[in-house]
Amino acid sequence: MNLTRRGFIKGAGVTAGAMAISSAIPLPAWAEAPTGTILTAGRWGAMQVEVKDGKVISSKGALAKTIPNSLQATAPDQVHSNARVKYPMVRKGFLAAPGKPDGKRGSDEFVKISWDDAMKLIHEQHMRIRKEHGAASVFAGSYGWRSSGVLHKAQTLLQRYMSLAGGYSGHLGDYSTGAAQVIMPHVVGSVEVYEQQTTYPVILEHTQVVVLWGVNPLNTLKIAWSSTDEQGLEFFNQLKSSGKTVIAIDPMRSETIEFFGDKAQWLAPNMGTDVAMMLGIAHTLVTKSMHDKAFLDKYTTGYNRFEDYLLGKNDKTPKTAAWAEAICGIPAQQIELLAEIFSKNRTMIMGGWGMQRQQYGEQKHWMLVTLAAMLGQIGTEGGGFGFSYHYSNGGNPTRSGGVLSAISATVAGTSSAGNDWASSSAVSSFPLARIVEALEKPGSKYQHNGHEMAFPDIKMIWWAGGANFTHHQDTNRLIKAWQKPEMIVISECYWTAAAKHADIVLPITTSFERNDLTMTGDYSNQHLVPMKQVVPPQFESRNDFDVFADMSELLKAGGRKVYTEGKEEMDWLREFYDAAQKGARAQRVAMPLFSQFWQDNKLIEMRKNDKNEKFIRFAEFRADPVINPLGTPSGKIEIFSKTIEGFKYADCPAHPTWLAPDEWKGNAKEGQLQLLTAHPAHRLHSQLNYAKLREQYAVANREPITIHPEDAKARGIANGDLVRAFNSRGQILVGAVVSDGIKQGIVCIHEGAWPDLDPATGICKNGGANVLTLDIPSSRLANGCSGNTALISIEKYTGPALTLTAFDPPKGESAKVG
Ligand SMILES: Nc1nc2c(c(=O)[nH]1)N[C@H]1C(S)=C(S)[C@@H](COP(=O)(O)OP(=O)(O)OC[C@H]3O[C@@H](n4cnc5c(=O)[nH]c(N)nc54)[C@H](O)[C@@H]3O)O[C@H]1N2
Ligand SMILES: Nc1nc2c(c(=O)[nH]1)N[C@H]1C(S)=C(S)[C@@H](COP(=O)(O)OP(=O)(O)OC[C@H]3O[C@@H](n4cnc5c(=O)[nH]c(N)nc54)[C@H](O)[C@@H]3O)O[C@H]1N2
Ligand SMILES: [Mo]
Repeated sequence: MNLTRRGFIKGAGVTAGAMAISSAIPLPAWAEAPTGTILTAGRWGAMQVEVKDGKVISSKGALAKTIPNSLQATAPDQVHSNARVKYPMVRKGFLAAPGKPDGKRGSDEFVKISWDDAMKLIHEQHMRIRKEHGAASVFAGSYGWRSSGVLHKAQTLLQRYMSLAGGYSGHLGDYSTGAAQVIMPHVVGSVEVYEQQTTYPVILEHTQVVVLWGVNPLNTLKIAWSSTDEQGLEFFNQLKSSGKTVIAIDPMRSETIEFFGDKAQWLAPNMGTDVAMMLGIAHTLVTKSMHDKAFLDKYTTGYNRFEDYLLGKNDKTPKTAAWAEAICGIPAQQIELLAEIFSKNRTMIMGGWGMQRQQYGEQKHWMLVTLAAMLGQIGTEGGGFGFSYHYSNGGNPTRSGGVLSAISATVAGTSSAGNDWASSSAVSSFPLARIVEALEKPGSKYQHNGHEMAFPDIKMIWWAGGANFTHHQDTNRLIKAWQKPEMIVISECYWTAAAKHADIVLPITTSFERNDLTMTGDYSNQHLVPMKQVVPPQFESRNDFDVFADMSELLKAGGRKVYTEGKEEMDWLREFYDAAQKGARAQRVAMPLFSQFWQDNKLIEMRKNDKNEKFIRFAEFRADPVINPLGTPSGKIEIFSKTIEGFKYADCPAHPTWLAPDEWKGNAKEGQLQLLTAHPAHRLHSQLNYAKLREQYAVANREPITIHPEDAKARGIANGDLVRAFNSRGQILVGAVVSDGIKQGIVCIHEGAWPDLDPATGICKNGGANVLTLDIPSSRLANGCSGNTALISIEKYTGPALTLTAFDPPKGESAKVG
């Protein structure tokens, strides 16, 4: 996570005071069951939610749009799913002997306990572990896409509590852009992946060729980290009818490529071979003298070292188009044609992130920037490259007006000596995707971005707002490592696989059961939206905020007040709103008083900013690289990095390099296929897997696998068949979609299906892709995840019928309120 994904607030000083821990279940917010239509929001946008007699009956998007968003209709399922965690639950073997638990995580039964008992149990064991093993033994990195909102931020609220408790082990980086966000600062001095792009209006006006290099915006723009402003999809719709040349480079005919139809050219390279393909284009540019030498001289450093490699001066292998063809599978003539098209037109290369979620993922984005530099269009109107056109509407111009702040992971003002028990934050952090290795080899040393670091010895884990059993690679290895800590607590709304593998499970409200605020657009800040509670908390669920506030009271009398700074839900929201209002006033944008805004239950649209509409990324650098240098050591684009050379990493050389991954087409054994784990259209990762929407994509009641007709035929698999996909790491059941929309030799299983392992056979009955993926770092530079690196085999499934249990609550939780 980086700063643009987080809010930060500096609040007033704190006074500790006595406050009783609230033991009662929170009362419904209404005396009578609510009925009506209420405006609220989720990651998938502002929504009107219809409620009748206390039940959510429908929901739909609140902003006008031309492309529908399937996720916006899911509120009834989200609130009323049978997969909801209804009560605090404890694993039987853990409850029997909390200090020395028996039974096994993941197969033991759960028993219901009261909130007070659950919190007391956690508190006692937490204090014991902390005392015996220190703050670093408590992992609260807790990565994940918890619901939208500036107050009810699960991970932040957990860390706020852990800070008061004396610190914790946190994480570095994320699963999204793990590789790119570490290499990009070496190359262009900024993370790039979470930054405002040259705007959509500028692209529509000036760009002649749009290259969609491994991007699927029709799918990924359905959501945003805050809440989608929905302008990105409108842009792609306009792009489609603009008559501009659109070239999509993707091993799969994605939703976006389907959407463009004959208005786009689809090129399908082998997975993970993009660096080779780009080198082939680069080589063509040089041999035909189409590269921009003046740009390279003025704005980059180290190009000559790279060119030696490109031309094969040292390794005797010129990276020609023909050389590239043998690796990426795109005909040399097409590669040469691309070089010509790119260099003769105003070209914007939009790069996605799936290709960097691989072993050596760093090289992809580095090479893409290098290619763009050779074309010499970086910083021009509509030319260059961009890594966030497909994410959070990165090309929507920033508006003028109010911007919300958010609750922070540390209590404000607690660094003063009088309150030092409340002042610490993360005491150690490790790259997030290395968590299993940390559990397997506590204390062991590893390299990260030029530093030698050591893993903490984790004894306790508290996860809030993430689904790590779905998001992490090599599930079976994870399950084994997960047995090691002494206590695992999870705060969840649903019985995910992670919840089923915890010791204590706390039922948390969905965003429809509490009040919050959000902005739309991570970059645009286009609207400020009230996230008004629509129904009372379901069953015994509570807000993360209240849970951690109560846990803080157990830390020390008066701790609740320290945690909350004496403010309850609506006090915080009013404060965040008032600060936004003040900021808006400074920009001469009027916002109503909070009370009026809340009562109106309407979103506020911020004012367009003419200057921002024309924003061009790197324009200032291009205008004067001496006055406006980049944040790299040389101030220029680094095509060869002396810093990285100094690290001496064979897995991340000092200039963009083609490196063959451990598992890919080039070393596949007979019958093996490469696995693509693209992001799902009708989910946000694992979120909504239980929803009715699943009926639209499930095949034979399983997660679909897309297979090329030739690959299916060779294995006697027909459309709709049950398929077993497997490798040495595990096996899963999926439903066959036979389609020419994928490159032969590759199959796609979308990430995010909830692991559902059959105890007898070990087969994941719900097609969890990560059961098959490789848990290795992208490289020692970034330690990103490699979720898109794996070889698998497939066959028609002929074993015994296996009933899907992914969405069933565990035994011991009755559906009745009791
Ligand atoms: N193979 C492979 N693996 C991947 C990827 C890939 O492309 N391929 N993609 C990776 C990427 S980019 C990412 S970002 C990760 C995503 O991984 P996650 O972000 O962990 O996935 P989500 O399914 O969004 O999990 C969010 C969880 O938070 C819970 N939740 C929602 N609201 C609240 C709340 O208010 N409080 C609490 N306590 N919980 C709440 C939800 O029920 C859900 O279980 O997956 C990664 N894994
Ligand atoms: N609906 C929906 N939207 C989402 C998400 C979601 O789960 N659902 N997740 C959100 C999150 S957290 C993130 S990080 C972003 C993810 O955004 P991305 O990482 O960009 O999304 P992916 O689907 O992993 O990959 C994008 C495209 O790259 C292609 N691709 C994969 N490997 C390669 C390769 O080696 N070469 C080439 N050329 N192409 C390749 C895939 O086929 C896919 O079409 O999306 C966000 N938006
Ligand atoms: Mo992500």
